[in-house]
Amino acid sequence: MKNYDWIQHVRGESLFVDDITPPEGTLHAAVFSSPIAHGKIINLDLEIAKKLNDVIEIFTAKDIPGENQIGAIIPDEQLLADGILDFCGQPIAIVVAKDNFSAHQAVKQIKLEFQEYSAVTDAREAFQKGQLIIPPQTFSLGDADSAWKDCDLIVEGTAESGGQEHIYLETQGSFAFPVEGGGIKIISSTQAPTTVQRAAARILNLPMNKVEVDVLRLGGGFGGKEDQATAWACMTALAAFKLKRPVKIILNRQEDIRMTGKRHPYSSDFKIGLTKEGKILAYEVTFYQNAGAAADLATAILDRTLFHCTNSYFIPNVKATAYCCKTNLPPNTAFRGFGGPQGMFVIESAIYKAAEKLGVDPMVIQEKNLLSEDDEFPYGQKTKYCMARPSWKKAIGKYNLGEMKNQVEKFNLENKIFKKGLALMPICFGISFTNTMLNQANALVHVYTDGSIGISTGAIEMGQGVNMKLRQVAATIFSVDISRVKIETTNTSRAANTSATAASSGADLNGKAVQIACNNILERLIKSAQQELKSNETDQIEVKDEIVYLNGNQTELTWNILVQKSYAKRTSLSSQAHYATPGIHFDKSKVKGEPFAYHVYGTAIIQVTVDCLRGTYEIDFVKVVHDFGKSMNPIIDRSQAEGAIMQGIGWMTIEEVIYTKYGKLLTDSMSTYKVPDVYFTPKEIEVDFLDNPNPSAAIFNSKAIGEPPLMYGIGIYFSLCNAIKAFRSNAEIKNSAPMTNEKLLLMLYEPAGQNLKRKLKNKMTVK
Ligand code: MTE
Ligand code: LUZ
Ligand code: MOS
Repeated sequence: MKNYDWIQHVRGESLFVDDITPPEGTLHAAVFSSPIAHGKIINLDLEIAKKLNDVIEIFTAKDIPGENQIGAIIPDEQLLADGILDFCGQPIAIVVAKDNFSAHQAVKQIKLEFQEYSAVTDAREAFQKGQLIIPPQTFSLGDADSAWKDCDLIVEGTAESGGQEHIYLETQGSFAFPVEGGGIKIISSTQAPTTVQRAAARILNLPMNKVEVDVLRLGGGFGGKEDQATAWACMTALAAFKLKRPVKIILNRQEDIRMTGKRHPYSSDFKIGLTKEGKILAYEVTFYQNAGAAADLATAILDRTLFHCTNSYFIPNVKATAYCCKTNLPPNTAFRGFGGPQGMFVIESAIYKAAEKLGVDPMVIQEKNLLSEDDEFPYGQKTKYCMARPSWKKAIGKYNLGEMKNQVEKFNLENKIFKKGLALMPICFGISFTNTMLNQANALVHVYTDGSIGISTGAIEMGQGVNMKLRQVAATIFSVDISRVKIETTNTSRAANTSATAASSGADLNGKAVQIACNNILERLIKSAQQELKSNETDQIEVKDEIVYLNGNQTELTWNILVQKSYAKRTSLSSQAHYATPGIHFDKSKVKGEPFAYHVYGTAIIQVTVDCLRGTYEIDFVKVVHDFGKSMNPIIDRSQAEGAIMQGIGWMTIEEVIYTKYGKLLTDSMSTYKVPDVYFTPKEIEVDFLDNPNPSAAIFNSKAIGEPPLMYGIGIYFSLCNAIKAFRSNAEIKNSAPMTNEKLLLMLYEPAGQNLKRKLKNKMTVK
């Protein structure tokens, strides 16, 4: 069950937007964008740029035939700015030229006169100024206000988590060309073809049926193309529509990093109350989300922060409030975990602080408060087949936590400069779009007369292996060899009104739709076999390994013959099916419901070694017990877990998005924005499959895997904190991710930072 895409990838045969052989006469676009974070356009001078060789046309807001609007949830984002500039990198004009180089040369010749306003880049500052995108949201359970008096210990604090750049290998891009009848076809690197279709139709003032969007695969999305592939697609659509010629845009890496949003940074306040035994009685948390200059998906992301604010713990009294703060940064967007990690970092920070005060290891508090069966989440849903405790138990047993702790203790006693730290990270992630409406999908399945199968769904292959899983679904239902099954491109003409491939539910939603469609066809084939074999109704007919069996006995009907005979009898060999996740609901006015089809659980143990002289560190291991349900493709699922863990670790450690106070991005290249590389990778990543035979709404009971393991990465932050404390027991631990080497070094020596030299000298003379 190897993922076929991988074979093509290593051969360099997989095609991405930039690999499509452009038709002759294809034009190339480049974007002129705002050099300031906040201000007003006074004058835009395109004259010099327009006169350059090979420049065909320059488009601005006034050239848009429809509405200059691409906001998918809230209409607050222009495709091209025409008045107020709200962030550095905000698109203002599109230059179209005969080649990419000329387009970029022309961009440099555009003269913008502007009036600059002061910029707000900080969420709390935006909050103080009343710059909220939506009214505050609150989730509550029990009565936090009256629970404080029962607590033996109350700890308050703040927690900060930073942004994260997606660094998908394939940068944003799109290719559009006019089609007959005034329509447009767009090839886009998007996770959400319908979102692109809707936005382009709005921009061009066309009905949606005149905009066709087609996607082959993405070189990664990670949420960065759930909403933010739209702008570039609309730009090429606009230019192609106006010029009646094919137009292509591919952002270079620096443009991509500069102009697109990232994971939302959060600044949060928490208050946690416990008994002296470590039982959490109350938790109050306020999230300030840095949305950037437009809503994008921020409101939905903020929802998920609230849904996951208690991670995998049962807390009887909770009050969680969230503010969506508008700042002058590029609109931030979806990123694997979708606000969940941000919420979970805060509860983990609170537990860490409480543990410090109680004088216990954080894992004591973590374990004591893990979810059990039938526990209620702050949003009203109750746990079912809860794997929080089983995964914890298995992890500490299988990996022998006791021995690990002994080893760490021993190492730390024997070493002065190097210190090890160990932490556990349990996770709980809800599967389903929190907006119930989006939990639907459709599939179109064709069986061709030669027995081969073609499948179209709304699922986007972005490296996560969803196409392989869909092939497995069809091959399993028809009981045919997987090589017979082909997944077609994702196309709005074959799969309409689709949700983004997101929320880790691509395989579940589209897989279930494929399952229904295949079963429809199979039912007809069985009926046709019945006639062919002249069997009566009580006879058992099944297709197994491409052969038809009658009452358990092999017949002369093979898959191929059956398909041909059925066709000859004028049986439909195609089916379109729709799937909507049953049972889920959420009442927004009461802020209660059962929004998730199921939850995914697991526990990670992370160990690090810190060089307390340099502030650098290595990751000894990440050992996980994860609830896969019953994995339908262990190779893919394991690789998803490993990738997500690395991405989570990167977010918590070395990946640092830095803007100046004027809203200019300093980390706009791979040399200034560091992502984990092979040297940074843990020496060991072990992922154990928790045997979980319980039924779930997952396709073939194979639970969603895309996002949940990212949150194991949060554990590294606290492993590092523990190592810091092993070096200096009174070190002041700050909950401020990412824990870069600089930050770690300061934490090792602050507040005696100025005495750093002397201290280091002392340490070094100890031996
Ligand atoms: N894996 C790869 N290789 N590339 C990606 O872009 N995106 C992640 C995850 N795994 C991603 C990935 C994100 S953010 C999501 S939501 C899921 O895949 C989406 O796919 P699925 O719903 O099929 O799991
Ligand atoms: N996208 C979305 C998501 O629109 N709703 C969600 O709940 C979600 N969750 C995770 C990732 N993307
Ligand atoms: Mo993933 S953040 O749902 O694209």
